[in-house]
Amino acid sequence: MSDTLQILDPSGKKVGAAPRLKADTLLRMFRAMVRTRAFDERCMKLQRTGRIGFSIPNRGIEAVSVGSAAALDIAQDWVAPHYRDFGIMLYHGVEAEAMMDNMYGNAADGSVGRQMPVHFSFREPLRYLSISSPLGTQIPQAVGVGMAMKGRGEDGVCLTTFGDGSTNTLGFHSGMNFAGVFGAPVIFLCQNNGWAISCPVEKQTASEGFAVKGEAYGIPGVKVDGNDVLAVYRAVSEAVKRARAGEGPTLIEAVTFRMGGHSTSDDPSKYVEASEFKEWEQRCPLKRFRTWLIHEGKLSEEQAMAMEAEADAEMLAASRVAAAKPKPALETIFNDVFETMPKHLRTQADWCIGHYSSRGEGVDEKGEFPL
Ligand SMILES: Cc1ncc(C[n+]2csc(CCOP(=O)(O)OP(=O)(O)O)c2C)c(N)n1
Ligand SMILES: [Mg+2]
Repeated sequence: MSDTLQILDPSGKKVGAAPRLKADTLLRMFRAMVRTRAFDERCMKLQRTGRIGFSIPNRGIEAVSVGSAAALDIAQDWVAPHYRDFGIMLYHGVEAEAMMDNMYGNAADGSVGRQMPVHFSFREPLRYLSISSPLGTQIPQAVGVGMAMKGRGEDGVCLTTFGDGSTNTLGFHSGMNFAGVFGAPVIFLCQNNGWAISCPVEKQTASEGFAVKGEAYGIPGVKVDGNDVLAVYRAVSEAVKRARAGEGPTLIEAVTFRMGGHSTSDDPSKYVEASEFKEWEQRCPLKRFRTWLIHEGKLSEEQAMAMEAEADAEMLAASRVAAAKPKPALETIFNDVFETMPKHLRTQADWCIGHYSSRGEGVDEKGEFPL
């Protein structure tokens, strides 16, 4: 990976100039990566034991999420995310409990259970646009956000994240073109994790990787080792600096690997060689950063182990609290569409609520929802 920005090699040895970061920030980054893994592992267990319906594995991509998050100033910046990015939220102080509320779709969830699990949206503590299932739709939205900030003379930037497969969407091409022409303050961060569900990158594009795609739009393209959190931080920080200085967008390709299935509905053993997982395990982003922090004397083995245990306990506790919260009330299905509910909808709502409250909840003896 000679043309790829790397600061820590897979063994945790420094091979490039490390960004100047305070020890507090480095530890905050490490902790967010540990918590991302713990959140992911908890969600996998919850899904496999039938407690939640769905999750998106984040194992292996923690450095991309956390390294990019750390480069943002959330007092002014925005994020237009895709679905595989738990670390951005956790780094910036979204409570694990609020994320678990979404995973359970309970009454405390910001979308009141109307979105799928993993489709988060937060206004605070960071401006995190609602995740959409249709791929690439967040990309032109990010350009819109960037252009709005530019039009108002603000210094904010918008980070948008997406996968390798999502570079084949109309959203990617129209967003990149518009941003290139108008100099939108946007950071396009492509998480190249090797796969778009079961389609490998070689079958997605004939170009050499994804960073090169910026050239067609007059946008600088940068390739970075996505399992090296310091390198991701550096690449995104430089792109943020350019965007704030009015120098326009950057496309960053973070090369990483999806260490699991596409989602909990997928079985990667059907199409990913076991040897490939083994190989990428050697490049684990957490191990690499942990080794370097310990070598630099910024973290001790005991502290690291305590952080890992704390993260596991935090995610277990958050899931228990979220599980105990009530489901959204039936009435909420009809809310938030019209300012004043039209008569025909009111009639349907009254019928529905009356009908189900007289029957009680749940499926009938045939396992069907009774009408
Ligand atoms: C417009 C659109 N086409 C197809 C899909 C079905 N789909 C969901 S995820 C996915 C793969 C996306 O791969 P990538 O962009 O590399 O992201 P990753 O899941 O690897 O993080 C596909 C094809 C979709 N959600 N939206
Ligand atoms: Mg992918």
